[in-house]
Amino acid sequence: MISRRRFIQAGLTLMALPKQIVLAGGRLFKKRFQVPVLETGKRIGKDVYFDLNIQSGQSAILPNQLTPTLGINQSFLGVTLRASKGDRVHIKVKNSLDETTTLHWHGMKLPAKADGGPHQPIQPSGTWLSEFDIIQDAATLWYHSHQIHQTGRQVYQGLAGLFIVDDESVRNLNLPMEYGVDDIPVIIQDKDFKKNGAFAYIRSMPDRMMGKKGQTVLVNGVINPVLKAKKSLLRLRLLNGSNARTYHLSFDDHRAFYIIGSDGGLLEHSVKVNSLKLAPAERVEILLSVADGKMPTLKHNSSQVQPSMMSRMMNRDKDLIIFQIDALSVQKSSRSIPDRLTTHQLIPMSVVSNERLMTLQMHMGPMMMFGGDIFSINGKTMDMNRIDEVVKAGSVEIWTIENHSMMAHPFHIHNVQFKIISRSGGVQGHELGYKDVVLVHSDEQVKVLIKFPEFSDAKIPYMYHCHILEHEDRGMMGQFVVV
Ligand SMILES: [Cu+2]
Repeated sequence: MISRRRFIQAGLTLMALPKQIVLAGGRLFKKRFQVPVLETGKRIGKDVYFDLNIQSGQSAILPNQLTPTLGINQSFLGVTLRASKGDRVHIKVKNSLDETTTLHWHGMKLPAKADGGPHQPIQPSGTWLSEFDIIQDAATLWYHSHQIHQTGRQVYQGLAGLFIVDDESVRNLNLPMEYGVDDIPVIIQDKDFKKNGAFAYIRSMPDRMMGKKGQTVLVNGVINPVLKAKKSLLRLRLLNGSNARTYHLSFDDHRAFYIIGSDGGLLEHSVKVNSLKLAPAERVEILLSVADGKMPTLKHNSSQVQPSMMSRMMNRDKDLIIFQIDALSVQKSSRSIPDRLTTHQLIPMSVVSNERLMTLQMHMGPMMMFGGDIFSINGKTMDMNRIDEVVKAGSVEIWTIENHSMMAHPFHIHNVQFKIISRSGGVQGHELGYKDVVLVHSDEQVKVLIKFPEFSDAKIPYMYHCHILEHEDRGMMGQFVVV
């Protein structure tokens, strides 16, 4: 048994070798960085109309092989949607697949019926119209399938894209803002492939228990691409669009960079760091100087991962290369790295009207062998016919999320941007900003302060759930209505 495992590990190391050979300052990879197509819709005043088509196709991800993929307005992944605070968006979504799906606007404050969660399924050949006013500040949001029990597989195959929200104040900050030139979307996903080139989704017990982690990293659908930088100051909008992997990101030369935004938009101040942690579904905006004209590589450093008992038991993490930047011929940027970015509205604790406790659990035992209900929140597995919580529109609440399991879970709440008010080890980096996902470690307790928007609907619920998609699909999800 041991020798077989050693053999498999040796095989993996050998396969990974070519990527690990770093010629100092040299170009590591050949593939060109792809910037997702930008879709700004058809604008009539403040009304913006988007036409989306959820489709299947074949994509050239591997050399000499085609991979069956899903995408939105293209064969793999979604086009980047972009609109501004104050706009009213009208998004017509056609489902050209032969299976039911949904599109959820992740991080958006919006009426429940427009949310695109499990209660807004789009049947094959059907269409769904989602209309809402954008009431929140500039942010890097995203959208993805939220089909009940199928989210993990559908997102893995490609049903995910970015949704960028702009506003007046972010335009006045002199940040890099030219899409694809110095304002670069970076969707990070890890995949496995079968011999025939198809994606290899869940294949083992660890995939089911820990969530599906792949051994190959794709950026905007391309394996380890090289971004030819045009400007000396880059703004990277990083999205962890992976099903389950949390990344510990840093550059190979340990260069410093500045965090300017979190899930919900700009931080109050830029934060200088040389690494950051990004859990599934989290976004972060960073500013990075490449004025030195070098070729830094963004990496995932597995030794930084807080190893949970589960990961020690079930599958080991490994170092991964994300992508490389070729800054050999950059032009000097006229953009700057502001210290002060915005001001967040202070919410006094005196207005908190309710507190709730969310306990995350994984029930180990004989059930897990037979595909039983092993993932739960407050002892309950997701039931679309059960409303778990009722929240008052416009109210302020504190939710305490407790992780009683042996691994970390990224906890996501629809329709809100919250602030983390306490966690073990303190709140740092992008967690200082507005969040819609928070990684809760094993045995940790995290408190978040939530101001719910004014939208109300007594019938249609929003979701809260673990954003490890295999956990969500197997029931680590609950429903709340806002009234
Ligand atoms: Cu989870």
